[in-house]
Amino acid sequence: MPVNEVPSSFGEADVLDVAVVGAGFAGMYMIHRLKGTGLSFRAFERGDGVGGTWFWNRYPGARCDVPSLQYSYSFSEELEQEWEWSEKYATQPEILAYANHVADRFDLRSHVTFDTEIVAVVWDADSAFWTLTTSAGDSVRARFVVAAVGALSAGKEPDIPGLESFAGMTLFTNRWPKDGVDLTGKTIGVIGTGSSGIQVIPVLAEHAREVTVYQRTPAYTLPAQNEVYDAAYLAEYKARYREHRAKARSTRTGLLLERRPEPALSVDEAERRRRYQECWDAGIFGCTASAFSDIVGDIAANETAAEFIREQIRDIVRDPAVAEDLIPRAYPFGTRRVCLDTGYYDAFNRDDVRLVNLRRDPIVEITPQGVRTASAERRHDVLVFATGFDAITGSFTRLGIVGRGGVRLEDVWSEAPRAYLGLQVSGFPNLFTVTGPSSPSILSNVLVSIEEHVDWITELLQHMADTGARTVEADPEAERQWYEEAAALVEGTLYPQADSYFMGTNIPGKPRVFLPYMGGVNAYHDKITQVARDGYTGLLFDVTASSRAAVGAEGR
Ligand code: N01
Repeated sequence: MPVNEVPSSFGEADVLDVAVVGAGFAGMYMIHRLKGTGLSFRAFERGDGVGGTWFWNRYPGARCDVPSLQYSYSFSEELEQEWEWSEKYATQPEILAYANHVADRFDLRSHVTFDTEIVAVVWDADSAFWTLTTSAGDSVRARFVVAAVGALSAGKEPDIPGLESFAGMTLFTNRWPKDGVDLTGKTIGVIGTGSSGIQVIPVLAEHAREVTVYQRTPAYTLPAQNEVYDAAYLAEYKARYREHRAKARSTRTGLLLERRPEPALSVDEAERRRRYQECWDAGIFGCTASAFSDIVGDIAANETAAEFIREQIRDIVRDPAVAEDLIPRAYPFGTRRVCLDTGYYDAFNRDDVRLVNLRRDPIVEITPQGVRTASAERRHDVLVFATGFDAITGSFTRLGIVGRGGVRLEDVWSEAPRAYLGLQVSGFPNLFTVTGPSSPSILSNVLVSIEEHVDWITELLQHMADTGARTVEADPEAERQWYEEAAALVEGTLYPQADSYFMGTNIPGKPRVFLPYMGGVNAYHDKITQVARDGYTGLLFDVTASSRAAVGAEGR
């Protein structure tokens, strides 16, 4: 039976078969796949346009750090041939233009209700429907919910006393004003030095009168070595696009990047330096961490990479005291998200850029005039917060999801963020968490992971239609085993040595657990493919008598 002839309860007029939450890259592709199923569906998006993270993070300097040719959908050969990326690392406006192009080309927009934030998603066991409620108080019922909300979309609010008292302009990189903001001649304080801070600081420095960077934890960042794509390279790449896509899927990261098999200390220092220099010059995300087999597994190996980067910082930054403050030492290289930048360390050679090391001189409060640290109050016209996200789980829990027996997802995950294959949570039937915890998610080229999840969900819906299943949810035992399998992979690596959003430690009260699956995109693909092939092992289906009869009537 094709999925569009699903049992009658799927097709009730006043309810949806599938509600998709979010119209970022995951939600858009989910819509595209659902269009082919005949199921009734609708997506709900809190913004007034598509693009998700690229809709919100419009700060100056925002761009991807996965090569544009790879950071794009692979589902349509026509799309990948016709779209022209202009740079190795596309800017946010170019990526958003791409998202809009995809929405138009595949007629996705008409399936989205924009400006609509979902604030409650509640399961009703009797009817086996979810009720989704919007911030405006409207509600819709749906058999299935696909939470395509992004792994990095719930912003972390800065918990700094006095924030509300600031009399100047307050900006957040993760929700930058849509029409931009003219910061020419302003005195700006920037709080946060992860990927967002590192991208925005050099661009702000070009326009502002003065930029003060408040740094609590220095990041390891390498130059992006961005460049304009030349036509011959693009043509050659596109001629072999399928091959490149297949190869990327066969790696650990979903990127065209292989981890070298030998340990760092198995080669001499000259060879190590040669490889690290190659990565520094190439500007490829993940290159240094893949230069040897044990960079995130062995502290001595790790130190060789870390020390190489520290040397580069000392080389670039003219003031030795500033260089020392910019050098990361407190955690191993690669255990927090490594950044790619354009002119970050150079920015600190400007007279109008200052660094405040918050480890030595912590913020006491924000005042109406600026920021007071232990040593001084500095006045600012503008404060820019690049303070990050409640990663991987926050975008799901803020939907107010209440499953079987009135249990809140937020409460379940406050103990342990379990999700079978990163996709389904026991006690939350018919709910799918795209790029959820214990999936490769933000450790991978997320476009690859998004397509993987959406394809898998679509096939599962087809399977349910074929078998007359009304509900599906994770078997608690399978969920527990997957969680432990994912946790075991991290044991013995260096990741737990760092406080990071990977470990949930940037959000007070979050359990200290490594959130993504680190076994690799390739191993993960094999696993979820096998699960499907074996009839969805680890998932529990509820096949109602009526749907059994409907399926039986068709001779199955
Ligand atoms: O966030 P982050 P992000 N006082 O969590 C600091 C993706 N991304 O938005 O670590 C002072 O990395 C915090 O300090 P600490 C990418 O996956 C990609 O920059 O808590 N400081 C840290 O320095 C990335 O990893 C691109 O000590 C405070 C910073 O804020 C992810 O998004 C571009 C503070 C937060 O860094 C998140 O990056 C941008 C406080 N109270 C983002 N609270 C690309 O290039 C927090 N901090 C594709």
